[in-house]
Amino acid sequence: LAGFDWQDPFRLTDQLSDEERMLAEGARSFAQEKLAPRIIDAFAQETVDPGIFAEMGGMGLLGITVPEEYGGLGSSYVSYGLVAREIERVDSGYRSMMSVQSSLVMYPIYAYGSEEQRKKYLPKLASGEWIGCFGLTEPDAGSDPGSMKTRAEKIEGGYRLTGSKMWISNSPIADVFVIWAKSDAHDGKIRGFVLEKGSKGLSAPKVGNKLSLRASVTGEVVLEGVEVGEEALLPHVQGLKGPFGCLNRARYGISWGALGAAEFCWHAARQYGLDRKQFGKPLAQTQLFQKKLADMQTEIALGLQGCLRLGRLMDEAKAAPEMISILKRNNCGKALDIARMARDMHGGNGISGEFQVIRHMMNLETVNTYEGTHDVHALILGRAQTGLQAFF
Ligand code: TGC
Ligand code: FAD
Repeated sequence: LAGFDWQDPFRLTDQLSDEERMLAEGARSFAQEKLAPRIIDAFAQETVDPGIFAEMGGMGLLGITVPEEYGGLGSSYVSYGLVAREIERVDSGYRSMMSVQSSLVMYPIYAYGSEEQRKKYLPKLASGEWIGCFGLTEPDAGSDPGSMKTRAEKIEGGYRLTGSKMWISNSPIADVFVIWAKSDAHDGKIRGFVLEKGSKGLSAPKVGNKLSLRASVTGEVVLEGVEVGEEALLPHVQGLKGPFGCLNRARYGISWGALGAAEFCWHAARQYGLDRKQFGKPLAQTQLFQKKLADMQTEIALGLQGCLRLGRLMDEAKAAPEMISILKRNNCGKALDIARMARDMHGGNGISGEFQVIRHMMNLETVNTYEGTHDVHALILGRAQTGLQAFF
């Protein structure tokens, strides 16, 4: 039998192509060298450096699956997931910045946009010169986005948008706003619009005092009769399947990303247990400590194999949304359990920002909630196996 690598129990690395391995290694170096040194301070101060988008763009990490002719890398969904894992190993907020830009802004413009929209927006979003946001959630429409109130009213030569969006990642610093609204010119169906910073009636105040995801800025989007031309409408999709098509991709990336954060916590707990002695021996030499490490290793290893399988199916266009729900739900839930456990295993030091596990724990509360809460994904899976919807 072959040897055992405790960090990579099922030899995930051997299952990757050379290109995937290279991209993951590049993303890891970038994340560790450029992002890790800033995160403790950024989280403590609740500050976001918008320059991170250009740095990510320079590394080719924005729009990884978008074709090269539009500034993307034209790479696989497996590559995208591997990058999400490396960025979130540092912080879920940084991964959020990357995945909103890639899956929720570039993807809809690429998949549902006109050729003019693709050419105008995608290269600058890929380089990080422009920052994007995605407005679906509203103050009274979170898990149930179909109940949104934001309206697009037909006017001569375009549309007038009125409403408000809540909890929108990147919105206070965004140049490009992908906004979902019910359009009276299309039988009240949900349509996507691409808005630009500086439009009259458009503002994006910051949501302050977040105790989670503090290194990623979150805001509202207020639309007070914002008038746009016909060219702002995403022409090739209508209905909820528009935003959900984007969410499928972002949720898939989160499945990998959450495990990156969990791996950080697992490795930190292991090292802490090796270094810290109580009762005359390392904590890592106690049975309870080792059981916890074994549980972490097992959940992460199984979760990563699931992600790789799903990524391969996405690359073969054989993935179903329910498969994504299984992994988004389970990996976020397990990552949150692992972060909480790692916090406990650090004792008093576990609550210090210096040791970082509590930051991951607090971030993962958001990750478990956004892009469909843990329970909403259970309901999606319950519906798929019973044929009965239990949402309402
Ligand atoms: P339902 O009747 O199930 O479906 C309505 C229409 O949508 C289609 N559809 C999908 N299409 C593609 N992919 C999917 N995953 C799809 N799910 C549904 C469906 O086929 C149907 O199409 P059509 O043509 O027949 O009209 O819709 P429902 O209103 O009953 O929805 C129920 C539910 C709970 C599944 C759904 O609303 C849901 O998933 N809620 C969660 C909301 C959510 O995820 N919000 C995310 C906001 S964005 C965000 O959080 C970004 S954070 C990112 C970051 O910072 O990293
Ligand atoms: P609710 O839907 O009110 O849910 C509250 C609780 O009720 C949850 O536990 C939920 O599971 C439960 N629940 C809901 N419905 C049911 C049901 N039928 N049966 C049983 N239980 C139910 N949105 C965007 O559009 N764009 C973004 O960029 C974005 N970024 C975000 C960033 C952050 C930091 C956060 C916190 C959120 C972000 N969101 C974004 C919003 C996010 O997607 C929503 O918070 C999420 O979908 C949940 O909606 P809600 O907060 O309204 O909770």
